[in-house]
Amino acid sequence: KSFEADLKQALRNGELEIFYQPQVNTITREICGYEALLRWFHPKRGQVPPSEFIPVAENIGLIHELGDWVLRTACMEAARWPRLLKVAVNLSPVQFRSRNLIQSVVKILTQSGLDPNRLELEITESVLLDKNEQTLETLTQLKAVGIQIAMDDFGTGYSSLGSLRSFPFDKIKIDRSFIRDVTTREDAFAIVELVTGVGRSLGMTTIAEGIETEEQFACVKQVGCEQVQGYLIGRPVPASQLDHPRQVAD
Ligand code: G
Ligand code: G
Ligand code: NA
Ligand code: MN
Repeated sequence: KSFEADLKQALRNGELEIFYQPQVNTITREICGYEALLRWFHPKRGQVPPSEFIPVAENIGLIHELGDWVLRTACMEAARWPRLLKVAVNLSPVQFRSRNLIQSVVKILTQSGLDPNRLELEITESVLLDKNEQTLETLTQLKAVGIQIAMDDFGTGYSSLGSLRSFPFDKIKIDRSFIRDVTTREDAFAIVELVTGVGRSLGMTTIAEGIETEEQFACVKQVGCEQVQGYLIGRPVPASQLDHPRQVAD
């Protein structure tokens, strides 16, 4: 069977699962929330990474169904967590541009009973590419519902500092590529320091993605980055393995 055909069956066959990766405060090491990361386990193909199947889902129009499933599952699971932590869900640019976005998000929030302020939607810089009124309108409507907006992979694509001023982001996710080099390269360090400073000045939360070592942790903490996410803190795990500690160990 073709990749596309397998993907179309994946939902029905129960091959999709959401893994959750913790995001913690750099100072207190308290868990602030979890990012929902979609996983596809195919009986023959094995684990297929989202970087391979998300673009295909976008191309064949399956992303709406898939995206709604992720959102619904993440909201329903988060509504059952013992603590009122946030859940961050990735939105494809195709979903973001859908006319039904607000309607489906509101419906899912209502059905799940999750407080809207516990939901954070991660969008990528590519949604800002078509600089139309509609982008700002959509973000404003999501904010009006009480949802938080995070700018994912900041610094990699077409992000400009100007976009931080034009759009109502609550959070900036500093891309992993800068964190990888933050302890060894002046340029990466300078960018992390700059983005953290701008974020703070604009009242946005900054989070460093892809923290793998204590040195990287110390480095982003030192420049004032508020939160971290990465293998050092915790790998993405299935909902059943979330044990909801208040803090992660030093
Ligand atoms: O965890 P990782 O390899 O899984 O994620 C790879 C990429 O796939 C990341 O850019 C991540 O944002 C994206 N991704 C993970 N889950 C989802 C999802 O549910 N929807 C969308 N649109 N992207 C996702
Ligand atoms: O684009 P997005 O930020 O959503 O991508 C998240 C991706 O990064 C997921 O594939 C996730 O598994 C991966 N990831 C999370 N933490 C780390 C880390 O510490 N190191 C690396 N290399 N990848 C990470
Ligand atoms: Na993300
Ligand atoms: Mn990212």
